[in-house]
Amino acid sequence: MENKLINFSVIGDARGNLVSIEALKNIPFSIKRVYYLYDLQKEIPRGFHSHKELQQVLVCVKGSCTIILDNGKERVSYKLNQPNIGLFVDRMFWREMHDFSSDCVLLVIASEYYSENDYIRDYQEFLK
Ligand code: T46
Repeated sequence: MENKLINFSVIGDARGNLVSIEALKNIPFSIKRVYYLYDLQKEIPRGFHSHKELQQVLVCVKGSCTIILDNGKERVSYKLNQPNIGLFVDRMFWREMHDFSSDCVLLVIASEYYSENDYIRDYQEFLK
């Protein structure tokens, strides 16, 4: 599967908005883990790794950030700044997260439990 932006339906009324995230419905995998990043620094990027098996959907639920995805041949940059937009990141894509706004909260929905063995943290190894 290729990386793609997912447009979540917004259920809104006079009280505000609600977005519902459901495994195998608007998320293309079974969900095993959810984590989030906050109190991030604009000038300190994160990521710089790939995953062998893990698939994820990244949602910037507050603020903004830039995600760079690299398949070893092409680098594509995505600006995330809407809480109803998710970026599906397939396995074996090098990812970098940059330009966090001071209020950024990046929610990550993951297909697998945390495992350091699934990470490729060396770019040359990733290219192989
Ligand atoms: C990814 C991007 C979007 C855990 O113990 N459990 C967890 O579930 C995670 C995600 C991390 N950790 C530990 C591993 C490191 O000691 O937390 C520490 C920081 O992780 P890392 O440096 O990998 O964080 P990021 O922001 O560079 O990357 C994270 C995810 O690790 C990664 O899978 O795709 O967010």
